[in-house]
Amino acid sequence: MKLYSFWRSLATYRVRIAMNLKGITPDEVIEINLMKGQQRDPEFRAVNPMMAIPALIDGDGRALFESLAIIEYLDETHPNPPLLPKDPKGRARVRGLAQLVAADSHPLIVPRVREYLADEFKFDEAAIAKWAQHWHRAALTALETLLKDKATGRYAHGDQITVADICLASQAAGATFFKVDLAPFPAFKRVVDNCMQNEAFARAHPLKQPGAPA
Ligand SMILES: N[C@@H](CCC(=O)N[C@@H](CS)C(=O)NCC(=O)O)C(=O)O
Repeated sequence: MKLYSFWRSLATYRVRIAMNLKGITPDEVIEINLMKGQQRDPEFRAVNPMMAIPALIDGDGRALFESLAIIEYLDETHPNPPLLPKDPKGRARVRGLAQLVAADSHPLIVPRVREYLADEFKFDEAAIAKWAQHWHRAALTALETLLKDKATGRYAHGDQITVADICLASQAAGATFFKVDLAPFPAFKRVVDNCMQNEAFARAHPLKQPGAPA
């Protein structure tokens, strides 16, 4: 298995957590340095035409792309521990929480969006930070309400880790990068703190990866 990765990538963090939970170690981790724009190099563009990481090659064939699709693939090929609940409503809630992070919030703050704001609209660093903080807080505000539901337990959905927790952990890491205070979001913070006690989450954290600042 080959994982295309970069220390700072929140989407790759999600896949690393799932791999750790399932005891999967990739044979090779290929760095795509987002700070040097390597996601746009022709070699990587041939791997993922969207020019984004993660991408995963498992055996023969084209790379898998999109963190949630990769995580569901890993969940289907390595069913233990399961990352989705068994009941349809539970699965929908968990997928909803996960997509709120991965599909609604995170895409607004990725490098290609920040770079476009800077290049085309002349946003300076402060304006970009304001943009990123705004979209972080919008997601955190929604998550805080959703996590006050009685379906939440030690983790986002009951007492078993699911793909929702994986996504919450990535949202929390992004909040730290963009200096968003988590104090106004205690239900969110409690679940993430519980996750971070699990070494599969802690070991996958962006700041624990090769190349990350000390
Ligand atoms: N929705 C995708 C997001 C992928 C994505 O945008 N990844 C970021 C890093 S976290 C990236 O590679 N960005 C490159 C860019 O924006 O130029 C997923 O969940 O996999």
